[in-house]
Amino acid sequence: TPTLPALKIQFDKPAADWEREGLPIGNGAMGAVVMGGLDVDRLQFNEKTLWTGGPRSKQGYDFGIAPEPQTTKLAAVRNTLVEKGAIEPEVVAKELGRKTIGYGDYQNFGELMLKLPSAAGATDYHRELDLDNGIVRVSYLQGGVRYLREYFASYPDSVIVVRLSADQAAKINLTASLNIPENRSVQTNVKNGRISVQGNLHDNNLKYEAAVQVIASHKSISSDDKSVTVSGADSVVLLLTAGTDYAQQYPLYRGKDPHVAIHSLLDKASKKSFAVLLAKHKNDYQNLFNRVSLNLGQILTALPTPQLLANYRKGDAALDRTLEATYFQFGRYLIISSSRKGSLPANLQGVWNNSNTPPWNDDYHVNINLQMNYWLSETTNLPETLPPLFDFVDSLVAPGSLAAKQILGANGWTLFLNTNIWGFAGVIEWPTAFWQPEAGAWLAQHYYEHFLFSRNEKFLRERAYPIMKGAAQFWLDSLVKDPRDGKWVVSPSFSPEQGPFVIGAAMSQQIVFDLLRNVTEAAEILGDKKFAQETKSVLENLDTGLRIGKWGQLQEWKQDIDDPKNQHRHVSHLFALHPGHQIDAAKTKDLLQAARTTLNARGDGGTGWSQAWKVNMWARLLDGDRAHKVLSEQLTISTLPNLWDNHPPFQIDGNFGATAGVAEMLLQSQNDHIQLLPALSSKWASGAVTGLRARG
Ligand code: FUC
Repeated sequence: TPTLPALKIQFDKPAADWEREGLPIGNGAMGAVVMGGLDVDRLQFNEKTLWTGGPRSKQGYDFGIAPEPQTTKLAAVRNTLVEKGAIEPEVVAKELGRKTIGYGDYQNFGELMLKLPSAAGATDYHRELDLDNGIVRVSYLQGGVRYLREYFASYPDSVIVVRLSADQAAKINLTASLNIPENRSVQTNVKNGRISVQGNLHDNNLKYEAAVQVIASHKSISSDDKSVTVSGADSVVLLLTAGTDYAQQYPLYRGKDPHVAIHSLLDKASKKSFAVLLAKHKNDYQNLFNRVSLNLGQILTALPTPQLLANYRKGDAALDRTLEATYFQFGRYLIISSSRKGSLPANLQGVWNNSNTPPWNDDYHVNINLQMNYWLSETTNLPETLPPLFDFVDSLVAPGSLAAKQILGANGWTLFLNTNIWGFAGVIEWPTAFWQPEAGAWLAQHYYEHFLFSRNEKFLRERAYPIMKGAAQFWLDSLVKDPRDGKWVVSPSFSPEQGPFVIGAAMSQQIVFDLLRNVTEAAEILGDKKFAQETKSVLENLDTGLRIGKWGQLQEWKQDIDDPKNQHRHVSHLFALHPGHQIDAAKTKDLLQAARTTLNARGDGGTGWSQAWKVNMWARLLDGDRAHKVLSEQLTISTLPNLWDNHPPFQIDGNFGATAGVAEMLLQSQNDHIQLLPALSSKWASGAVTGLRARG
């Protein structure tokens, strides 16, 4: 592989706006956003487990599950559907929805504030996220001195590292402190250059602690009861870490006080030099990041990224390719930074959140969003980012089994629309989104995909199969016979977030089909003959959710009622095309054409994640130019100046989904054949890609 030009997201000024201009760093458990201010530098930070809500919430908490079985109400809804064919969402939500209490919100942990001497007269300011090294840098000139700040989040050392230095001796002066939001108690301690803050969230009493160690030559350090001041140092290193007493365990979700772990991490990291910390970080990061190289003909450019975005598709092909290659690799950077073993999975904003009441609670939506976050993990060669997803889903089986029992009277487990870090497995009351019981089956797909990519039979036996079998058991108990044709169907069923409740909407059927086919294959590999027989016999009579309607479309519902003008952002009835593979370009030409007709009618618009999904779908339809068109519209319409995806607001699934989409354009391996460059855009006339992964 020839050396490719460095990929950077860069600005010529400090960030004025966190969401649009901040530069993210992260090590999975923790994240921080670099603003790079001149007189005051604020490093807003997060740790994944700091959430309000849950079992000890002041509001109370019930996992979204009613204490009494809902099966009588469910039977009534099913009967009405048989009689009338459709019911308005508000009516079903009144019966089966539930008022949410104590759901909670992912919290802003706080900010590390660095007060610096006046930077009046500073010139040549530059702030960059260097994707090749996983590091953010800020530099500027002032009074003939070149100042440099470096920021990275180390996974091996579990700390966020900041260094301030200059090209002349004794130039670094600063006062460091930690700012903590007001919805919690705060106790601050300063000792030996270490500031610690600890307390409890008012809502649920969750214990938290953060600490920063300031390291400079001893003579230059002083402190008061809230801050540490350094004067005249050659360089200063700050090490930041944070945690809570959360434990990923139903039903209490509480573990150890984080105090001891935090201070021992800081003690250990403080003994290492900056050079050693950086070398370990680079080694860890590059081991993952460097596995995939994409050469679209990008060039080295000093242009600030917002300008690259503004100039996109205005005539400079080399700069356009530079933006696309950067955007692709940024998705990989973001998953490496927000999903590593030992912590929770990437949420709606990965790990980065500066609000205590973020959009959608910054939670885990499981009717597309969480799944989309992880499509890139397999194909772009980052399976090390998957353990948080699997550990999280495993931990949801206990509450998910209770939900299955109470809400549908079924064995096995499932989830519905959304979940939090407190095992929320039931339903909410929002009529047009509360009923998505396919979520468990959809998540189970990721386990089987992991086997298909890795061929790791131990993983299949020990991790994947129990999850898949539990999800399948839920459906074996929950499917009903459609009296109209005797087929097994999902009822009630609801195509995301529109239309009435019906029997057997296409997405429900396709997702259940995908699960039952996968679990049958897995059962056969593992020799669970009895279960394979059970699932096979249901599969034989399952409504597959694949119907071609009167205008040639792939039907969204069992009835041929699709409106060709419907441009809803959800396209879940094309699940069979992607991320499923029931519709196969090589074998099912008529269905392929129907999917194309549907996608054309739906249009190329939508929120960020919807556009990203469509990139994947056009890639599966082997139309590289159309996939590229949608990708380029996502870049122009749904991308913030720092390249974060904009729903709006910032929502990270669009980043991850688009990176997966580019991989899908370059390599596909569903349905037992490998296709090289299956959906290459004519804009990518020359180039190279290495390191993508195929199933098997
Ligand atoms: C689903 C989507 C919304 C949003 C939310 C977080 O409900 O329909 O567009 O992405 O998740």
